[in-house]
Amino acid sequence: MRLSHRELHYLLALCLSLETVLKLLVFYYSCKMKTYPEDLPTLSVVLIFMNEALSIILRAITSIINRTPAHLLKEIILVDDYNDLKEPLETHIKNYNAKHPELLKIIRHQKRQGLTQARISGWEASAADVVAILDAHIEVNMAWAEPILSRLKEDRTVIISPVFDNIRFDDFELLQYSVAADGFDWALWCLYEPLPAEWYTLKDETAPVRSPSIMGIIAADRKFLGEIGVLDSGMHIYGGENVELGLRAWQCGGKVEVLPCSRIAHLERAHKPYLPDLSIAVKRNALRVAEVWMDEYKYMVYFAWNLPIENPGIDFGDVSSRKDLRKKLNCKGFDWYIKNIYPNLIFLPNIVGYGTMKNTLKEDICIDQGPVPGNTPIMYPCHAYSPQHIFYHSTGEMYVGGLHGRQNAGDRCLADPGNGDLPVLEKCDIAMNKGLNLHWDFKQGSAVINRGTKRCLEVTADNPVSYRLVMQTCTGQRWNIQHTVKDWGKAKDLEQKAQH
Ligand SMILES: [Mn+2]
Repeated sequence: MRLSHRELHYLLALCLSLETVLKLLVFYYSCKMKTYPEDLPTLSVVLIFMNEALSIILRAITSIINRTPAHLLKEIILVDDYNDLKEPLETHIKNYNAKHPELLKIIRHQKRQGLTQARISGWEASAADVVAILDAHIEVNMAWAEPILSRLKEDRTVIISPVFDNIRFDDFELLQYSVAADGFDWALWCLYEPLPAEWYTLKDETAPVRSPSIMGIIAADRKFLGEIGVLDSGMHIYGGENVELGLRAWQCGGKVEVLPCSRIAHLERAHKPYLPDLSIAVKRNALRVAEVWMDEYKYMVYFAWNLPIENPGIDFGDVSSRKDLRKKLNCKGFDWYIKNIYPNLIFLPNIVGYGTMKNTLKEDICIDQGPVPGNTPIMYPCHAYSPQHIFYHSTGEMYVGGLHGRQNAGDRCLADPGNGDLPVLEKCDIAMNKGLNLHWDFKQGSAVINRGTKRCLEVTADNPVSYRLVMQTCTGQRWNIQHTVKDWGKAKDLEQKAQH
């Protein structure tokens, strides 16, 4: 058979697209094609719930039973953090156990103790080699457990995070999330980090991803998790407890990894349970982490939450037993952690003033980052949330609009463009490259003067109720920043330390 030129062309195009499809299939099946040893460690699955619908808990249990090799699944432990599903759930447990003897167990808290304590209760009750501590509003995917169990068979010191996918709460559609590492910012809020460069060089989509921290759901060697102190039972409700575990794992001789082939779908909640305002618990938990694990870097957490370093007005409870644990385990310091495990976090040792900034002419309005997107700071009624958080550095830089302190999420610096009457905000590294005037002279209770243009940051009243933030020839206006870092000597020590 002779092919015409046109037919050859089509054939070639077909081959090329087949190759693309094949590559995608290889990518898709790389996890499915993986084989795992038969004799893996056994598994206890802990499911935490509070105000959860019965159907949701049953979906979780069913998916675990159907998708975990029966000879490896030792038990499913339900931890009820004071729920109201007594009889209906008991009946279902009996039915399950009739088919799978002693598979399901339930622990009921007599009063609400919060997520962290519920996770600890589940760990205490577990008896298998490995424990996976999950939310109850999840469904596990095919072959979710084998990657975890075989990784822990290789190395018992890894704290593992499966990859989350998302189940939409309104239609139960599954949205696949891409694999990421788990990190956090200086407020100790969790966030996703890009995959590390070293992972790409492995050219293996199934390879474990080294991760600075961990998000909500974890799997670990049961005994190892106990050896390093499970979770901090002094934490309230949630927030910060996962960062605490991440730091503790790394600093005390373990590791944290995300396993791309272990996937768990998490049902997004329409409303978060527990408190309407979590920030009190979250701040408190963040300060516990800072005080126990972060050494002199702990001030960054205070800065990020806009709390005064001395007398922050938050009782974070007794941390002495956690400090003892750190000593007993002979854990490394945060300095080692930030340099070796999480260099994406930027330490800012030069902050000398932070918080809201007010002009003495009118003290119910604050400097504010202004509309986003946009790069014009404004005066706005004071609310003291992060758009109004200013960070003044001894170098003369002034960040406006909260503290990121991460390499890949730059802070914005206040700059004087030198023309017009408005100051601007620009990503600090860009401002630096563009040679913008971003250095300011300022002392508490005095003028804010641009070092380059000698103009002052001031306010003008277009009318008595509307004040504008402007750059102009200095008229002697004075500013105050909410908190100052009193101990300048201490800041100097940190600076030297940061350069080491
Ligand atoms: Mn959840």
